[in-house]
Amino acid sequence: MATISTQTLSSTSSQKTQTSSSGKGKKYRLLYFNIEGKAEAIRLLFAYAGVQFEDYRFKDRAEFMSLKESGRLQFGQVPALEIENGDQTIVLTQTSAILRYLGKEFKPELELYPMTDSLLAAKIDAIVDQRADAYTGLSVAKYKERFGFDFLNDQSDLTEIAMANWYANILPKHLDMLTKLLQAGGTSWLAGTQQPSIADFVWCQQLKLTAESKPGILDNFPQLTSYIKAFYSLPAISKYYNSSCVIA
Ligand SMILES: N[C@@H](CCC(=O)N[C@@H](CS)C(=O)NCC(=O)O)C(=O)O
Repeated sequence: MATISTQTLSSTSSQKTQTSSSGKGKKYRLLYFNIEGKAEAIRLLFAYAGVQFEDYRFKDRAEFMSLKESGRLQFGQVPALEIENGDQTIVLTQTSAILRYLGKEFKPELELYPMTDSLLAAKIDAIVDQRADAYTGLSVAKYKERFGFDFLNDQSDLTEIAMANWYANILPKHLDMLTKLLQAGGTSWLAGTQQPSIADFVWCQQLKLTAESKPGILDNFPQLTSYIKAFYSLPAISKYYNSSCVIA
């Protein structure tokens, strides 16, 4: 049974961790802020697969900045997954790359990501990549500096207009496409797989966050609401949260 430890930074720096391993002798340590954010889909993948990992959360921004400045993060961002394998430690970054890697590492019978079916892999990749496309507008509006739009920082009315437009006109198009994908696949999952693939971890978590920040946003998409509920009702996922799905 999985034991998922939520460590704070102080314990990690002293190496007094409960880092644990998968059945293959690897030790996993996930580095992120103390929020769900982009790390949550990875945490859920570990929980679903019953693989232990250290859920390392920065105690403050300064701790993250010191890691960023150390150069250990490939692109200066998190989530990052440290994989200790014998005397070698590798740090992976980019959420979707981490999910693909773990999807291939975990028990094959879970079929999280195909090992040999390149076509299905491409289909799952496309669905995962679509999340970034769908949310680009919102990200640019929210994180202006990162995209070179900080000169708009004093134009909060423009930000509000951009975000309202995104919620009203852009997001619904993507929600519609997701609904059609579910219908075309004919199963409970986005890639038409019999079991959830990594694409479902990415999207269910993203949609849950969106629904939490904008209650009612999924009201016109009942099939997506059922889809998210099915995901959060998976025994390992509901056990992880110790409660049932909170989606409205
Ligand atoms: N494409 C990357 C984006 C990662 C990302 O945006 N990370 C943010 C936190 S969610 C970050 O590290 N922000 C701090 C910074 O850029 O300094 C992924 O999916 O992992």
